[in-house]
Amino acid sequence: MLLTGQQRNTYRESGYLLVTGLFDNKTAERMIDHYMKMRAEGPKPGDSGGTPDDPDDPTHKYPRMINMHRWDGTTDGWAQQADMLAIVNQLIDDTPVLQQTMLYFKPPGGRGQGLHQDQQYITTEPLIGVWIALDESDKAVGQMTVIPGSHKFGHLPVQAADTSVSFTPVQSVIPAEASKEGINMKPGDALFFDGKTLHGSYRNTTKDRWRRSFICHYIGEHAVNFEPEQGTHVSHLRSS
Ligand SMILES: O=C(O)CCC(=O)C(=O)O
Repeated sequence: MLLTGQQRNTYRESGYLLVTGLFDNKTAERMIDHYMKMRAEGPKPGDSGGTPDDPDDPTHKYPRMINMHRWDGTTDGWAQQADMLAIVNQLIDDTPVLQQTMLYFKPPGGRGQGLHQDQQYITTEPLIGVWIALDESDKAVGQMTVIPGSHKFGHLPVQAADTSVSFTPVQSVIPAEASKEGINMKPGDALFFDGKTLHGSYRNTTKDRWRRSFICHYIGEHAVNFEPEQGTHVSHLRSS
């Protein structure tokens, strides 16, 4: 899939790009079926149900899965889908190397995730995330929320997140002037975002709608690791 110059420019300037219909509806449905069955099998390596201080958060019953591609060939196939790799290639100007896969279930009532930069976790440049909606994703279900242009802020300090709304304990210190944008997405739509783009989400406020998403992270074949500045990596907060 060839991106237009305008799409590449949007990614460069805003730090993210929405590509609608990257996967068709049937594939999004197959993903839901596949991962719901996998979740029902029981715990998987690296599961995270979030901080324990909100015991009623249904995320504890549907923890997010990580790195399924390491032990599930079907996940690896979806993460190495030709159009997805082609788009990543054009956005990072390098051959993509799959770094991480995740599945967020976000059941009705589930907490969101405090806004953060992915390079607070994965210290490689370049880094790109791809967030694929499996359900309709809007404000009510706690859609992906980004701060346009925040990839130009550099690496921001980390701070403790408000775990009454975030299932993870760490978030970024958000500059006062930053304004957030919620991204409406349909099943199969994909959001590509830079490793420095501030993003996260709020609680799923519905009683009956899920917000499942398949998430992949890629680095480039020529990517380099960097040493995070003091105070800008999640491990710095945990040890302080
Ligand atoms: O889905 C969310 O709430 C946040 C996802 C996220 O942080 C990511 O895709 O890197």
